[in-house]
Amino acid sequence: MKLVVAGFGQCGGRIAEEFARLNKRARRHRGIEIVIDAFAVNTDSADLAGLRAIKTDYQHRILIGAGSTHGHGVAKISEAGAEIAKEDADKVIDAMRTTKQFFEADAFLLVAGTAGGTGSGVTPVMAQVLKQRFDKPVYALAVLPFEHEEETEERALYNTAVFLKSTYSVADAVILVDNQRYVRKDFSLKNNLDKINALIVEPFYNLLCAGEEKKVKHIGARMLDTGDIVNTLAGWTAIGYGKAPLPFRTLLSRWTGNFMQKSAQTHLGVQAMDEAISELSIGCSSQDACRALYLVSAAARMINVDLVKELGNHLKNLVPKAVIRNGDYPRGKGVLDITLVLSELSDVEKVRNYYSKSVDLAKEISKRQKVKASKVELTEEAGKDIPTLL
Ligand SMILES: Nc1nc2c(ncn2[C@@H]2O[C@H](COP(=O)(O)OP(=O)(O)OP(=O)(O)O)[C@@H](O)[C@H]2O)c(=O)[nH]1
Ligand SMILES: [Mg+2]
Repeated sequence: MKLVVAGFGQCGGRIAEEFARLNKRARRHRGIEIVIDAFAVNTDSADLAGLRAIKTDYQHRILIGAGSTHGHGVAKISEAGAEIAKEDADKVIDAMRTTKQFFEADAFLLVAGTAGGTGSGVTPVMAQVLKQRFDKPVYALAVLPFEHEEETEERALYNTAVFLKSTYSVADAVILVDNQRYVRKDFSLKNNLDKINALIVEPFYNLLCAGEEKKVKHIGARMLDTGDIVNTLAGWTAIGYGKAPLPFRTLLSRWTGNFMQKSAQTHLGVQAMDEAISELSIGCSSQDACRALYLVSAAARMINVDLVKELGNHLKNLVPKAVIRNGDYPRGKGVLDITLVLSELSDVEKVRNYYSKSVDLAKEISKRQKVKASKVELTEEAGKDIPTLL
C-alpha cells in the first residue's frame, strides 16, 4: 500500500518525518516504495525549520496562516487552526499535487497531536477537503496527550475532544495512538519523543510493505494487499505489533516437519500475537472490534498452514464479533512478528471520557469568549467621548 502522508502541527510533522524514514528503509532494504511523499504543514515556521527528514522546499514544509499568525503558531487555539485551514487548504493540496506519483497513492494518512491548536484544528478540515476532492480513503493518525498534559491543561482535553468528534465524522478511519502507552522507564527525557515516534510508526512497516513486494520469494501464500487494509480500516482503530525471537535451535534447523518444532512455532506465533494485543496503540476491549486484520511475518520456512490456522483461532476467541482478514509475509530471519489492526471499535473508553469531560469545558470556554467580547464593548462604551488621535 502506498500512502501520501501529511503531518499537521509539530507532532504531526515529526511523525510524518518518521514515515519518510520508514520509506527510505523500505527502499534501501526491500527495493519498494510505501510512502509516495511526506509533507509537514504548520502555522509555526520555527517548527517546520526543526524537521530533518522532510524535504526542505516550501512545497514539502508548508507554512499556512502566515497572514494572521506571521509564522508564530496559533498557541493552542484549535478554532484558529481550523479557520486558517479553511483559507489555506488549496495551498496544501496544490503542494501535494506537485508530487510526480501523486495519483498512484492508495490513501492519505493525516497525522496530528490532538492537544495542540494547529494539528487539532487543521486536520479535520483538511480531511474533509481531501474527501471532497479525491476518490481515495483518508485516514487520520491521532496522537493523544500524555497524562500530565490532560491533568494540567484544559485546552489539551478540549482540543482532543473537538478533534476526535470532527475528524471521526469525515475521515474513513481514526487510528488512535495514546502517547502515555509509549512511555518507557528506560527512555531518557531528551530522546523520549524520538523513540516514541519510532515505536508509533513501526507497525506500519510490514503492513504497508507486504502488498508491494514484487519478488516471488517474498510473496506469501495469502498475500495481504491494499484491498485487505482498506476493507479493514473503519472508524475508531487501534494498531499493535508484537514479536518473538526465534530460539537458536530453530534458526539452525532446516527441517520443519518435526511435530515438536511445529508446536514450538505455533507457540511463538501466539506469543507474538498476545504481545501485539497488549501493545495496542490505545487501550480498548478487543471484544468491541467489528473488523480485525493480522499479518504474520517470518522466514518462509517458519510460516506453515498450522501456524496461520492456530493464529486465526486464537484471534477469533479474542475478537468474537469481528470479520478477520489475514496474510503472511515471508521476510526476515531471526524473528517472527505479528502486526495487528482492530478496527470499527464500537466503544473506546478514552474517547468517551474526553467527550464527557469536555462538555462543561466547552460551555466554560464559550462563556469566557462572550465575557471577553462584552468587556471590549464595555471599554469602547466607556471611552466613547474621548477624542482619538487617529
Ligand atoms: N508522540 C509525539 N507527541 C508529540 C510530539 N510533539 C508534540 N507531541 C504531543 O502533541 C501535543 C501537542 O501538539 P503539538 O503538535 O505540539 O501542537 P501543534 O499542533 O503544533 O499546535 P500549536 O503549537 O498549539 O499551534 C501534546 O500532547 C504533545 O505531547 C512528538 O514528536 N511525538
Ligand atoms: Mg506548534
